[in-house]
Amino acid sequence: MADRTALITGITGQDGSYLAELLVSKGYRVTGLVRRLSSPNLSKIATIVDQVKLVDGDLIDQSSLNHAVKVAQPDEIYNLGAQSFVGASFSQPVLTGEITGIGTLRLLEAARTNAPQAHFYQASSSEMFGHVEREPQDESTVFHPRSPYGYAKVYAYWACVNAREAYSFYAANGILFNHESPRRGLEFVTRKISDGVARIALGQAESLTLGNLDARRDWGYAPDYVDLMWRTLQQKEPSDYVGATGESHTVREFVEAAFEAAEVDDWERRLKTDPRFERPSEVYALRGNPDKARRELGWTPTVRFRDLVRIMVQADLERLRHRPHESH
Ligand code: NDP
Ligand code: GDR
Repeated sequence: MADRTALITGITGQDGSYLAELLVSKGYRVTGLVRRLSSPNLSKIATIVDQVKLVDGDLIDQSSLNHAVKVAQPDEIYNLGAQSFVGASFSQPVLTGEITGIGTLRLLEAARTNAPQAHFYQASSSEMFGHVEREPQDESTVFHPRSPYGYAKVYAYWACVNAREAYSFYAANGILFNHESPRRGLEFVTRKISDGVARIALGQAESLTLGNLDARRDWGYAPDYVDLMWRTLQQKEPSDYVGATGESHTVREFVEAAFEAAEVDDWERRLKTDPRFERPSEVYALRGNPDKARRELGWTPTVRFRDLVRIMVQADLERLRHRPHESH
């Protein structure tokens, strides 16, 4: 495995940072695509930044993607870059389509032209199932996306399937359900809860304000899911895999478990709701069936719901005690 090379888009995000660590630990030479921002945003990869190569580029800019693929000469390409926040996709639908949808096609074109033998992983999402027709969802469940993010991911999914069918290009989709960690962005509900509850426990905040408390999700632990990504690209033939725990909980249950982990009693009065945090069209409930990944990839999630909540709350308590101005 020592001389294998990988290109990761989205290396500065939650999954990209864990995946980069995994691949470096396996001896890969890793190149990460980083877009230009007014302030650098490398905090999640701070511990391995010296062990990876960074190349400037943006999923909106075709020439930068061609260049990145040429520079990286990748055996494996992981397309994790996206405008990934469902809520923001309603206020910036065209930008979301450009980055999350057509951005995937741009990278596929760059890959087919400059690295036709590469294995390509697409970060597809359970948000594609959206308004679900049955539970649990698996690889054959019909898509009914409920947001500009969701339908951009459906476009990207089919772009990969078509590259496989039309050109025999090795492209595989991981259809992953929500996965979380202390590196999750603060706008996503689990991290908003773990951060908010830790602040309340430390006397730094009075209350926590959320949207739909009845939404139900299948929440797993992000490091488990980057392992699934890697396993997906080690298969002889490309295929699509659902990654999920098979268990779902409501947002309210996550809140309850978080207050319990922080040892805050009498928490109900701290919890508030505001329609501002609700979505124009909601995905009410998702639960995945990971049997195919278990069978063909030998993949199993290792962290259960209560442990996930505990890991996130403990990490935020620790951070807020010592470094309250850093986000992870
Ligand atoms: P994050 O939001 O943490 O990371 C997104 C990454 O995309 C960041 O590195 C970001 O860079 C980068 N990015 C954003 N816009 C562009 C652009 N125009 N060009 C290049 N890069 C860009 O997401 P996650 O790590 O949570 O998720 C990784 C992928 O998996 C995403 O595609 C997401 O949609 C998908 N997914 C995630 C799931 C989850 O539960 N986490 C479940 C299913 C799918 P910057 O740091 O500069 O903003
Ligand atoms: P999701 O994650 O939309 O599932 O997308 P998010 O954590 O944003 O929402 C989960 C559910 O919680 C409800 N909710 C709130 N959400 C947020 N962000 N803030 C709140 O205050 C709040 N209150 C209730 C939401 O309505 C929703 O039902 C994530 C992203 O990582 C996607 O990129 C990925 O594809 C999917 O998971 C799988």
